[in-house]
Amino acid sequence: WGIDGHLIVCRIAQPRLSKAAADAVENLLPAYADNDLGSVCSWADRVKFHYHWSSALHFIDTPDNLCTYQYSRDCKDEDGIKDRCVAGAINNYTTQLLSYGNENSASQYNFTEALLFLSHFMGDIHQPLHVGFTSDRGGNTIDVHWYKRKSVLHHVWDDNIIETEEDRFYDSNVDEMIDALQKNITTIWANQAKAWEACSTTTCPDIYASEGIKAACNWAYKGVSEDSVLEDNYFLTRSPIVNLRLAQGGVRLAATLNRIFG
Ligand code: DCM
Ligand code: DCM
Ligand code: DCM
Ligand code: ZN
Ligand code: ZN
Repeated sequence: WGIDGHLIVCRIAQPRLSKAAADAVENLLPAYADNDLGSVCSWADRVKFHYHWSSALHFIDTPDNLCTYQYSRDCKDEDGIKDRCVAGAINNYTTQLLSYGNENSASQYNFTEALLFLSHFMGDIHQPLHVGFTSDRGGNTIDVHWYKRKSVLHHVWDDNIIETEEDRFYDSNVDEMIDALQKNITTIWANQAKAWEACSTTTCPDIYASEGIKAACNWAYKGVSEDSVLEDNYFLTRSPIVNLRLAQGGVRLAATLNRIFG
């Protein structure tokens, strides 16, 4: 996701935290965040260049046209180093944060960075094209038009659909879009939202990634080819999927932090 997608995920998550998790997050956030997780949810994108090793942790490449994901097969970087993908990173930073508060663990990890990475990667794993095909780099090499403007399919899902929703339905105001999603989570999605949280361990990135590649095949890639013009028909059928994935990302980030700090 772009800045607004990550902001939406973190703003949905923070009010859903238990007292213990809210206190831990407040203690871990850098002072300049002013206890607003959303304000630092894109930190991981800003440090990609400085922390070069982290740039492979934002996505998973899956085999072309297969529409399935398997950790052991797919969670590796371009050099084939295993665990270097967004599912591996979620497991890693969850494990690090589980030792927060333990004796003698204080100097082992930077728990602030672990929280910021986990919050960001929980968003990215819910962007369907962050679990996309290998040869098109998750839709980055597919040139399209978004209405009259040039774009690429990956950017349509990171940013364009969200921006167009904000402009058309929410008076260009991301806070109004967040309010609408929060309301849906407690009303029309209330029963499903319980099921989104379910996870037999602390976090379940393999479930989120498997859903992601299915959504990529069924919705993101479907009907799109090089130089496709994407407009109302694509926007109106895909924006509900974007909204669902943003809501799931926020609910699951909160559930994961609640299990970590519970
Ligand atoms: N990793 C993991 N579980 C751990 C430790 C690491 O899944 N307990 C994975 C996720 C990281 C990758 O290893 O993305 C790279 O970690 P390292 O740099 O420590 O090898
Ligand atoms: N941090 C951040 N944004 C930055 C730099 C760091 O969110 N531009 C995070 C990671 C650091 C923590 O905040 O470990 C403390 O950073 P600082 O010493 O810059 O407050
Ligand atoms: N990306 C992806 N899959 C890849 C490569 C990149 O999902 N195989 C994502 C990471 C960024 C966006 O696409 O969100 C643009 O990546 P880059 O800046 O590396 O072109
Ligand atoms: Zn992206
Ligand atoms: Zn990212």
